[in-house]
Amino acid sequence: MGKHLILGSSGHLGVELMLGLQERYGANAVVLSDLRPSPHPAAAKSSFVAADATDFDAQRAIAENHDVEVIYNLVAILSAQGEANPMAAWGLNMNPLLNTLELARKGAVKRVFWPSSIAVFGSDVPKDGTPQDASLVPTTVYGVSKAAGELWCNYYYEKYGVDVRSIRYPGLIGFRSMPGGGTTDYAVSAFHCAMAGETLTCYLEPNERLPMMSMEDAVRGTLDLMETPEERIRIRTAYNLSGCDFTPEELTLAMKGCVPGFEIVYAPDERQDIAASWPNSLDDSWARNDWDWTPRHDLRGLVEHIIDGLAKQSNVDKPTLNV
Ligand code: AKB
Repeated sequence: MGKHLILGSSGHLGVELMLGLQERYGANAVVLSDLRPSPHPAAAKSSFVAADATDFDAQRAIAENHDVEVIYNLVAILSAQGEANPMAAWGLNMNPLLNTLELARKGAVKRVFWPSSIAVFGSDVPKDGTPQDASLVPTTVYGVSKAAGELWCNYYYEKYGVDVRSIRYPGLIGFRSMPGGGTTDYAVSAFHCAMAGETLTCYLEPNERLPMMSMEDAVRGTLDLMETPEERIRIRTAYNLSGCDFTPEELTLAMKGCVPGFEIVYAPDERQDIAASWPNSLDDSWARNDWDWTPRHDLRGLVEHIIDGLAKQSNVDKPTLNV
């Protein structure tokens, strides 16, 4: 059995996926790559290769030298940061993906995972329960790159039979690493502020509803999708995936059940416009039918899980707030 390579392994999702893969397949079966290693203690258990994923030869060398069978390519600039430098976001969000798809086409690896996002949707789709096949007219360069990436994935599957799989992630909420540059990041910051006894200044409106998911659900869903027999995978662009959905006001209320003193104030900025163009919730029936997806955490379960995780986590590698 070949190894699982994570490109972008030191990022918000990369660290959580590393832990999930290590638990499921063992640390020796996981290879990590990023520009810099993650400070997370578990990162030292797997091989790490410092590399730039925009370099095709660098990706190929890791795949060949480490007996890689599956690549999880998580390299990305997220929605809010992407708007500050659209061309850089386009380059970083597309080139590493095309390198990975080319490697798979040439037979260097057997399977590819690439994350898409709710950002592929724009204001023209039904906001509640956005269907799998709703039109993709995104409003950010991040969303444009995710929509284009989905089409590239589908093209490589249809034209070359590359076994590439993808998920449209909602906002992902974990406690082991901090996100950066996203629009949904406020929800992660809320937990860190609450635990530090600080007030969160929220850049969204109190009633801005967005689809969200715990990292635990996201990682389990991703690994389950990757283990599903090929004949059951009917979507080769990206699957809608739903966890729960809430507004900043509802999150605050739920968090006050665990941290009664938690306070939030509102100072909406340009990220509010991005959030307003995204769905409130997604219809994920294709994922439920094709690979038995079921989320575990509703809003209350998510709040308890994150607060419990933060309370138990040592302060040694306390992540830096990024709002
Ligand atoms: C972002 O906010 O940009 C990301 C996403 C929804 O893909 N978390």
